[in-house]
Amino acid sequence: MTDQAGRPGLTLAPGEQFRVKLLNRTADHTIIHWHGQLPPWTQDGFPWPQTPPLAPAATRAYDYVPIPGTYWMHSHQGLQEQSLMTAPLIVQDAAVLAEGRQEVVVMLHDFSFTAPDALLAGLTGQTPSAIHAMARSTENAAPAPMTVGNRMGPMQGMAHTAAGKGMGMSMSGMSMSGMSMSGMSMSGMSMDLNDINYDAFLANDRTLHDPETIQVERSGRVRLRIINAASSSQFWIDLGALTGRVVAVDGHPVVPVVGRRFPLAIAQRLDIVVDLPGAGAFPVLARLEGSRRRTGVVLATPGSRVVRIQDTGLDQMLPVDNSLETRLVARAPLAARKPDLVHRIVLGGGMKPYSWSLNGEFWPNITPLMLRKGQRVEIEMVNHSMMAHPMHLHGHAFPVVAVNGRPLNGAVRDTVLVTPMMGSVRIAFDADNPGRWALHCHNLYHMMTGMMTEVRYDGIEV
Ligand SMILES: [Cu+2]
Repeated sequence: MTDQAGRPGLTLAPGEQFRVKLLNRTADHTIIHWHGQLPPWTQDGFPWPQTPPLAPAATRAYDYVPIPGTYWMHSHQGLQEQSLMTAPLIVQDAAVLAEGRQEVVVMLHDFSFTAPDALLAGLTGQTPSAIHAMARSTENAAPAPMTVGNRMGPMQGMAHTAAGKGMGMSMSGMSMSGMSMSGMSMSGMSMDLNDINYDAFLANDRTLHDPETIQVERSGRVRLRIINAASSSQFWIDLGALTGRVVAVDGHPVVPVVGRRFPLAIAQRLDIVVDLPGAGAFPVLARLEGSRRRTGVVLATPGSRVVRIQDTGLDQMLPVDNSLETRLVARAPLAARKPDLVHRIVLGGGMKPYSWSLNGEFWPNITPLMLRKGQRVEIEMVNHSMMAHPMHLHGHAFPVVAVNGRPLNGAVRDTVLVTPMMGSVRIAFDADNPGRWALHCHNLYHMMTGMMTEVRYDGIEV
């Protein structure tokens, strides 16, 4: 997907309206979500009954005021995101343009030659055709209105692990064909990383065997806009010899943080400004957590020699964590106010059986989290599972107000990582965008096996 200037995705000028006509040229139903943007809920690109997926050859019009920053778009239908149905969505800001920096968008992906439904089938032990049928039925299903009742999730017939019951489960020695898990010892327990053993990791659709080389000026001033569009992989951004300043996360400005290595959870974005130290070739790498594997692009000044970089490094990376999160301070924080409402969510599930839940419930059999327009709402998420979950709330930007119980004047985000083994994150927002909104783990396979719920405003028709 490219725009009229040949750039991938969409780039909007400062003040430009998001006025898009979406045409489905695929052979399947699809719907595109404008990740992190704050449109009215009927334009969010989620397959609610009121906003069903587009049939082949169908079109849908979108018209809303976008918020500036680094965003992205992706299919919210079935497993299409794993088939790379994703693109950058960059909304320019006059003040950022006035800095005169060269903009470099880097979009990361995980890639497998195995079909996505076969990957999910490998995780759950179901057949690809059963997965296919499940994907169709759950994506178009609406949660039941305010009933707790049936807790059977999308994986009908599977014995579900209730929230927290996966604790202490040993993962060692367990592997399925095409699947892998990296165990990591932390206080005698092992956490899970990398559900899927991918064939490749991509930066702007290329591997390090033939990376994108981006021409930059000698001593150039660059703004990197890095998007983790991978379905199930988290990375450390490694600037190598360069020092960068993180100036925005998930599109929202932060007080700059200086460094060379920054964690990037699934679906999150990092804006990093870099001042090049003269001439040369400067790799910008994304290194897979719990692994030696990596991908990336190269910034190169004219005439510099670009050396081939191996796609496997020497040292294994640690799990992505909240070490950056706890250092971030929002440029435009939410005014302090006591919450009118606090929702608490337990993140649960495990690898065997492979299924993931919120408050012990599995999408679409969930109890919506209700709220009212005008309320200050806080959501406290506690992770009882052995795996980290990048949690995404649609339709609202939220400051992170606490990590592991420690209060913060944290970054404003749309996706936040909740670390495993009783890690917790608290977010806050003003209920100012009435509708039905998804709240889910952005690991595609976690979402597809149940890890999604609804945030619903009072009075919205369902
Ligand atoms: Cu998850």
